[in-house]
Amino acid sequence: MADRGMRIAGGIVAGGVALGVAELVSVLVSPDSTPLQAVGGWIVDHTPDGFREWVIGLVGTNDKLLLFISMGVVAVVLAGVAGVIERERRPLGSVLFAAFGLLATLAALGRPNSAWTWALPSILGVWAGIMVLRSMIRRITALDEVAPEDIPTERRQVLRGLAIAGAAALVGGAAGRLIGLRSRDVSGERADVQLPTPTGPELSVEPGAELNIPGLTPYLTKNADFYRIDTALTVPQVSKDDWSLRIHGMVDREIRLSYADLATKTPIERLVTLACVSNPVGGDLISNARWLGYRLDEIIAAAGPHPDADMVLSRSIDGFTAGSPLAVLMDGRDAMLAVGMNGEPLPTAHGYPARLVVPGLYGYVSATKWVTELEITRFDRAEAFWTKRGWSAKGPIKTECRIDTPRAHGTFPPGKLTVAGVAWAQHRGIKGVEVRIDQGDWQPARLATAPSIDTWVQWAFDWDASGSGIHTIWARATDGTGETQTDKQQEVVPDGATGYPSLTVRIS
Ligand SMILES: Nc1nc2c(c(=O)[nH]1)N[C@H]1C(S)=C(S)[C@@H](COP(=O)(O)O)O[C@H]1N2
Ligand SMILES: [Mo]
Repeated sequence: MADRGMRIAGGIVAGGVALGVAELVSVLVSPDSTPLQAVGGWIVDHTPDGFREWVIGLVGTNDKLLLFISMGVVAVVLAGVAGVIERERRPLGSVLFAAFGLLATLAALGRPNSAWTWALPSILGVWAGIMVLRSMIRRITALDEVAPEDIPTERRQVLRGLAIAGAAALVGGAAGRLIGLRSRDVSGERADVQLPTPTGPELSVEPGAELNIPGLTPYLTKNADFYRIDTALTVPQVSKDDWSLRIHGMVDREIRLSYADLATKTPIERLVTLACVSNPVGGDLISNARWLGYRLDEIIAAAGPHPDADMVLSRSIDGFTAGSPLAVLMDGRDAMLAVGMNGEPLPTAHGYPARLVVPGLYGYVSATKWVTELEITRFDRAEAFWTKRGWSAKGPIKTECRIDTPRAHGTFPPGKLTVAGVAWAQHRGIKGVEVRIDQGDWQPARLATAPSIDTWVQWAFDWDASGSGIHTIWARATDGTGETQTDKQQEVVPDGATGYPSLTVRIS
């Protein structure tokens, strides 16, 4: 009987052919329609929350990479098993392939914005995979009948067939993925976008916003360093020429704005710090940029929202939704439909061609990227993406601060040691930051100038470190209303982490 290794290899090659063909077919459909993308998207949407937090705690924002690696490992194991059982319990291997194909097809059809054509990559891919599986297993089985002296030559033939099919699957699959992504890539048109010139005096950041302390986070975050959080497995590629924003629901008149229509509106430019609700105390899921866009209150008012509406459910091209209080978007703060970030068109990963930016609300309830719809509705009628998964329906940003320097667990000589970091309470502003060493008194830190109450502010404290040994440094911020952040330690679920940040250093 032909060896098991060859049958496993046959199954894996057939699985590779299935995925490779699916990638090729997806060129004509959408890069998001392939079995791995569709099933991966389904998993992202259905991962139990505790498990998600645990994974993100382990691997941080490499969670998407980990998902693809895990799916690859599962696919290889299943395909290998299919190869073995196709021989021993024919046609169970083919049935396993077909079952996976069915799951992938359903997942693809269930993706937001999918069409019936999204079934094609999985169906055609799995069909090709089953063909290859059956022919491979037939050839491997036929080795049993071969005269002993011919076995080495025949085996070599079969192995060559396997190698060729495997290589073709890899090359075809990679080519399909690259062509599919390339043909939809919008970085070319993005580079040519002419941003509008905002009205009013040019927005510049006063030099006093930077304390220029080594190790301290810069006041403005470069686009390349800006934190990124979203559920998109591949960055959506939305051409500005195809983009539109539909404002509908509880409104007097539904409105649809094209990108060109935006030119008739008044552009504004503002400094706003975005923060993620999943940011633990001391974490770095927070960044600050200069955003260029159009006032949301004007855009929404034009549609005439009904007086009993209280929520704006924003939806992105990839189906993500965020629910923001209508009153917050209309209260005069600089909530905007942003098209520019730090003087450039939005980077694709940050929502090109347009996204929402709302000072004072966590991203998951406000900062919809690749936004295509604003549905005016009510909190008792609609539930947004993360609220369905156990997070709070409302997400005002909590007053917090972070210690950036000195390095935690570092050893420093006695004498002056500068403790510095950032503090934020978007749309309330920061009135003060205090530092405490061990169980000592809270002492005021100095604050950099804050160009806006909607951004974080740098702070620093010169500690005269004496007494060798290990010391704990604490910090706490007080917002513009005079309220000091709570010392109560809370995890990120359901509405943002709280507690004083702290770290230990050794003085010797
Ligand atoms: N389309 C879409 N928009 C989204 C999300 C998403 O998953 N999909 N995540 C939100 C969350 S949770 C945050 S914190 C911010 C992050 O924006 P950034 O990636 O530009 O930093 O985007 C928000 N907008
Ligand atoms: Mo977030």
